[in-house]
Amino acid sequence: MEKRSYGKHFIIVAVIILITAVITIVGLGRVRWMAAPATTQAHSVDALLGIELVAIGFLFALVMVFMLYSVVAFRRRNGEETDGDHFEGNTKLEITWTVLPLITVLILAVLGARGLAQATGAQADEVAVRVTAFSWGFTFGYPELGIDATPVLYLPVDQPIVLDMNSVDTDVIHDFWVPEFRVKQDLVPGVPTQLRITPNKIGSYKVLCDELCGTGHTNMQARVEVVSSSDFDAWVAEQQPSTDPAEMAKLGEELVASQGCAACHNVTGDPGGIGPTWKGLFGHEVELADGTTATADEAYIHESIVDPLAQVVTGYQPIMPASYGDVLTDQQIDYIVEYIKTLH
Ligand code: HEC
Ligand SMILES: [Cu+2]
Repeated sequence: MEKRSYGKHFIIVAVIILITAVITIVGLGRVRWMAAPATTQAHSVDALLGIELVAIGFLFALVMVFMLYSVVAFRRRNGEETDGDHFEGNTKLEITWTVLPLITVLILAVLGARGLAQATGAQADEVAVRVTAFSWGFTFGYPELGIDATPVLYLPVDQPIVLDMNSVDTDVIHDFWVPEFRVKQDLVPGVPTQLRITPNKIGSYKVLCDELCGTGHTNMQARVEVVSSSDFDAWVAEQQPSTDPAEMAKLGEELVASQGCAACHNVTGDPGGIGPTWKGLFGHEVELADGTTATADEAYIHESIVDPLAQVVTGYQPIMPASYGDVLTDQQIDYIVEYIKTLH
């Protein structure tokens, strides 16, 4: 049987692939995958993602157009009973589709390794900030500024930062991720890790835990404020311990919001929570699981936070995380106690 010529089909397919690839790549380029980048480290990440989207768009067009075109152009027509053409393989084609992807993958590997080196490499004049993760929240410390444990991560803009990260948990991995910073890092119990960033855009962001770590996972967030260096200095000055009860209660409320307490405690008095409500707690008699009662004074609330198993409230499971004593300073626990006192 005489062989048909396929040259015309290849030209048509090539043109459709080109058009489809351009439309796909332009379309993918317009999707807002993530919020705008806010660190210098983000550039190499975004550049690599851009290259990969071009490759993805082209491969999508190549496979889809070839397949759909063949389905339509080479379908069996009415009354057609003969076999299709027989092909014995094509060495040139096989070499091409082995060598081209190999080169592409090698180029991506080199670009990826370079991007990783750029994003993780030590920077000049780094300032160290401590990140501590626990179930379920983060605290931040500034060893060089004498600031121990704050619930909000304040960072001066354009200042290279090295985050020294550790977890006070023993059995669960957390992950520090600010989408706008692009880079992220696990916090592994017993294994100190580091992450380097130079925030270059003033604004409010959010740290999310990017490792499914338990019932409080969705609450495991913290605020990040990238501020001008003068605002940063003003914030550092404000971090001196407060003694005004109203101010202390306000700081306590912020801590409670950032430490994930709301996953189990409410302040509305609604029954049925995982932990007891805090409304009306201060000054009242609490019935304990061992049959005794205790007065909810400052010392009782302090102990309930630092050592939750010491006095378990009757009717509740003893599941409150025992790590708050390591995470919160005494000063911060005083703030929380002051806040709970305001919830009549
Ligand atoms: C995983 C859930 C959970 C989280 C998160 C949690 N708690 Fe609790 N908490 C409990 C449970 C359950 C009890 C009651 C059992 C007990 O006393 O240990 C309790 C008891 C308490 C009590 C005593 C209440 C009473 O009525 O006597 C205080 C005070 C308290 N928690 C404060 C906090 C603070 C502050 C935080 C955040 C820093 C927090 N808890 C986070 C579950 C939780
Ligand atoms: Cu987590």
